[in-house]
Amino acid sequence: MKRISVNVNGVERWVVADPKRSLADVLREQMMLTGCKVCCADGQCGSCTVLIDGKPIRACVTPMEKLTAGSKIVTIEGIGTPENLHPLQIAWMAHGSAQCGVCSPGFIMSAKALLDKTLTPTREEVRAWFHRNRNLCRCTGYKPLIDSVMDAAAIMRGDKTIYDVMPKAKEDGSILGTEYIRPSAVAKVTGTWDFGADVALKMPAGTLRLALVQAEVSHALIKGIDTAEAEKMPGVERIITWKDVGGKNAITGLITFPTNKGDGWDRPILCKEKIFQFGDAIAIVAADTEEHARAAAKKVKVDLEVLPAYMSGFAALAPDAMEIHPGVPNAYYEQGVVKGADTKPLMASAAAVVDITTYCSRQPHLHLEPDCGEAFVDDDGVLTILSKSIGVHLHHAMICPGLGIPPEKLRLIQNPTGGTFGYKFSPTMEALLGVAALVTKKPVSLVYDQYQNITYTGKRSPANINIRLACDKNGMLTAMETDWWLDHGPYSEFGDLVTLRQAQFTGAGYHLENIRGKGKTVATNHAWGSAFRGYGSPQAFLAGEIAMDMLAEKMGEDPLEFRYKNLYNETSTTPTGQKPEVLVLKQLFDLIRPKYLEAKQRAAKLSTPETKRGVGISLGIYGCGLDGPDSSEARVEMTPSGFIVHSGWEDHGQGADLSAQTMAHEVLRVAGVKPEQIGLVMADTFGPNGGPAGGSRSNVFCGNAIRVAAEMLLNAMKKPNGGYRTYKEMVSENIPLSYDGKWVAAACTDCSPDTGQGNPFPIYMYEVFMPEVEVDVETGKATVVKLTTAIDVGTIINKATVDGQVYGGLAQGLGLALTEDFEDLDLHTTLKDCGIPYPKDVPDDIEILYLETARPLGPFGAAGVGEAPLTALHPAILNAIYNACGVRIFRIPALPEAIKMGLEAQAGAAAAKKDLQHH
Ligand code: MCN
Ligand code: FES
Ligand code: FES
Repeated sequence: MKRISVNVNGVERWVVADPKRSLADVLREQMMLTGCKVCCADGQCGSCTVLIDGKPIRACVTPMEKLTAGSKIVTIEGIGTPENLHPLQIAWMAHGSAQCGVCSPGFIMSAKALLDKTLTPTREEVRAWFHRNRNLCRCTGYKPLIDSVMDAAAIMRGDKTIYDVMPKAKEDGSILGTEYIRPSAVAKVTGTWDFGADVALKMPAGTLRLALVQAEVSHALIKGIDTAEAEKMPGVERIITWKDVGGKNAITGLITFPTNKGDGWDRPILCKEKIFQFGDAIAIVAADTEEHARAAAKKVKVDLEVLPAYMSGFAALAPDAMEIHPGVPNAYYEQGVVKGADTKPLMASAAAVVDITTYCSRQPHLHLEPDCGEAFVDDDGVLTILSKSIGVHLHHAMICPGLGIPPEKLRLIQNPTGGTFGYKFSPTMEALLGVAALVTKKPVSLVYDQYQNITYTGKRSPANINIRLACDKNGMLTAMETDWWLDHGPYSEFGDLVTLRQAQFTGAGYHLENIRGKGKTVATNHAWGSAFRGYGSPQAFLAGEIAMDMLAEKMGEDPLEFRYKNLYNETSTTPTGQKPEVLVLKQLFDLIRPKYLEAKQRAAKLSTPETKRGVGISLGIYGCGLDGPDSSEARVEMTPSGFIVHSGWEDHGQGADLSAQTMAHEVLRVAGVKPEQIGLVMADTFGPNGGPAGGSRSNVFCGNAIRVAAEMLLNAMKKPNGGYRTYKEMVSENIPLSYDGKWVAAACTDCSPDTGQGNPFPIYMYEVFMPEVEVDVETGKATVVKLTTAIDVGTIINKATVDGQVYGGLAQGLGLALTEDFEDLDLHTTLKDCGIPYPKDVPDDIEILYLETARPLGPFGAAGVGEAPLTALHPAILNAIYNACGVRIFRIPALPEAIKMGLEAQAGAAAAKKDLQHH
């Protein structure tokens, strides 16, 4: 320990600190300056960036002893306050640059250092600066962040005013379709938005800190757990094992399909007999500090009999593979597709058939904020769990029986959340927090480090898909056959659904009336499969959209025009036999065609023997909703000071707050209500059940439920002779002030497990992707240099939000195509090593072409948007690689080695051919 003098935000202070401790820890834990966020603690993400003597420094890797006397530290708290914002903070808000907001303080501090040096940076320089300073963002695709810096610089130069930059409401007061700012934006850009790890630091004294004893192998039998030595470690209050869990000690996957061969109770809260995957929780240590808890966790001895680990679908499907869950076959769910006529004769008589197999990777979510949460038993005896849950009611149902408490004694509330991209559709640590709070009878907190976050949260389920696609002599599709499996890891939750998605989206978008397919879900010992933005569709479109490209080539046709003539028409149905709710694909292709022709010319002009340039095309579609007659509830209430929307709409960072406010405002504004009069109470199981924020469903479902509730209230406010009642008038006339709205997709039906036929979604999102790619022939490295996309997500509720969703989703699609993976448990353990795109890996040149076709069932005509941009950019990138250099890649990520190998094989084949001709 040492007494150290530090100058923070202009104030000279003394702290007593361990000189080896990081500046980030001291700022956060000792000075409560929690605007300095710690996401990786490893210098990789820049979320902890502060200024030391004007230079951007990653505080997580700066020990206190490195600070020199007199150096001046500036944190986000020191550059602006909610009442007096820095131009960067204003521009960040104006461009919707704080989505989840966990990266925002770090970026703003980094940008401040740049603007302190120059007020005239180019976009390239800003991007290079962020790249060099390792500033990562997983939500925005970076473009809005560059826009923000450019605008902030313009304000600081005096070329623009704050008024120029700030979005405006429409003349009629409506904020629908504008770039109106999120209610949470000010807190996010000033560092006052408390994420779960910040909440943990602000829990009352006596809160116990938890650490997990986790499996270090992927498959094993547990012979014994010895906690004796660990219990004697300093600060330990309690060590909790399966014996302490009051209920079934399992999380249910809420199996919905009778054909599932398991019972859905396959995921233990704390492992008793078996380890199913690396990281599985075996025990929880509760101690006075996190350091003590982690140290004691290392002393728990687990006696294991290690079993063969089945780390892929190939391995788990081998005839001699043992059952991972004894009594349940590893292939535990089957899904069929039977649509139209028998495909066999059609295949035999086709003019051309493409027969390929594609493999879609175990993409990691790479949300920056590590998983975290708190739990306590409140004064009414209710176990309250705060976490990153994006399905509070869903998770309540999944964990309550395992904990063994009555449902009314369990409450889940979402913490401000630093991105999930779907991994939090699964409960992660909720049940562990709950058990610990119940057993210790004290408040508890658990914060994963980034290693735990990456290795022990769900991932995209890899899929191996064989597709056979046929057309007639006119190039019209006649039949499709598919055969697929998904590696869903050891736990069955939602495994049937992601398998069903292949039936729903392979071949979607095309007039394709004859389909036969068979798929299965396979249990393995790799990471459990969880929802991931696009859920199931990236696997399906990888197969379908490469096959379309190859079939076009076989028929000697242009890939865009070949697709165009096969798109949905008035007589088409989706692969599940549903009539599309709108026909927009032809218009989207019409929008992109001129850009495509230009891009092809550019590629021809800019290609060199060293760097080959190509253009790719694909389409992507996704449904808004959970399958079948999904529904959502909301409440709108009038109060003395305004209105409150109670909604279950969980916010990953996509902007649930602004959207809930906008939906209610659009109804209530006729009564003179202003947006700022509408308050929000969100994502709490003691409030209405909005359903999970997955499946790009919330804008449609929660939006409609809020609209309905607001309409009911407005109706009650209406005076018989015109005008609207005030709060006082409502009270004096004894008119109820609170209204519950509900919206059900009543016409939707589940898809049959045998045939895949049904009407699963009320609304779909449609998108066309056109990347331009350069391939370095020497190294095989592919770079996306420009992205153009045409998208229809119905009426746009907020333009900045939708732009941000598209940019962010495209950046993730780019990562999926080229760099991201979670396969090797030794290698893929950090954000960087998992291949997350840094600022310079994503092009600045991104063009979005919108078509706004009002959806009959959408709130104000809107669909969703979240998942559309991540459905099918990756096959377009692979198609562009082929277009550039003639190498077909069927497995992602398309790493340079794979492309290089293809180029070498090409060169070898060309040489052999020449040789043959010579002889
Ligand atoms: N929206 C709009 N106009 C439309 C459609 C949507 O303004 N026509 C807005 C909505 O109001 C909402 C956002 O776009 O603010 C996304 O809406 P929607 O597609 O309905 O999605 P959800 O609200 O259900 O959010 C979930 C969706 C999914 S499934 C994942 S995964 C996801 C995503 O959105 N994860 C995200 N976007 C994310 N964005 C961030 N920053 N972080 C995540 O973890
Ligand atoms: Fe410091 Fe990531 S760089 S937390
Ligand atoms: Fe950048 Fe979420 S806004 S990580």
